[in-house]
Amino acid sequence: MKLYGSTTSPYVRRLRVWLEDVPHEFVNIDIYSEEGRATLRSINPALKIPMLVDDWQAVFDSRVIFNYLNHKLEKEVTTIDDENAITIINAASDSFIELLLLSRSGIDTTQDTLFFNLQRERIQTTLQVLEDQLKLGVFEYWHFPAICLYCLIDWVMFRRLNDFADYPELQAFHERHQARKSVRATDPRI
Ligand SMILES: N[C@@H](CCC(=O)N[C@@H](CS)C(=O)NCC(=O)O)C(=O)O
Repeated sequence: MKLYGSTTSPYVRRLRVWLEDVPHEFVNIDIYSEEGRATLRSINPALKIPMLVDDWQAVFDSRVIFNYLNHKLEKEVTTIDDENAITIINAASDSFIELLLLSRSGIDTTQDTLFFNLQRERIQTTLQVLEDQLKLGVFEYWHFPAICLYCLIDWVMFRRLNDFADYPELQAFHERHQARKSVRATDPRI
């Protein structure tokens, strides 16, 4: 079983952490290099990571890969509330990623226009809901939704995209889990 991705992607990292005890090969690709793009094209027409190849079966998208492997390995139970939490985390992740890519494309992402206002509004509402959910103990267990949340917070910190001063629960959650072996082993900074 091969998991293709980069060491910096929060979508890839969540699977690497979740797969801590599951034998698999991690194939690190640079999605912006010629070679990396050829690998992407040969497996996933959406040209995104993560992608999984399990024997003859290719699987795209972190959520679909999680559902595929969770079903196969019978690792954990996922409720509708868990699914909603992953949707909220993905929404925040996508908005942050879009802002980062636009900024790297030379676009001023601080401008007061529809697209940027929508991303900022979504980031604010999703982070606030996650903050409130932490207070209620929603991410008490180190299951896939909690791993997704950790990878989001740590990636935002790594890229210096947001200040978490207004989100003490998110900060405390990050501090609680940062010493985990699987978290340290997948740190995008190393
Ligand atoms: N919904 C996808 C999102 C994956 C995603 O956005 N991956 C980024 C890396 S973090 C990517 O491959 N971006 C390439 C691009 O946008 O061209 C998932 O959950 O796997």
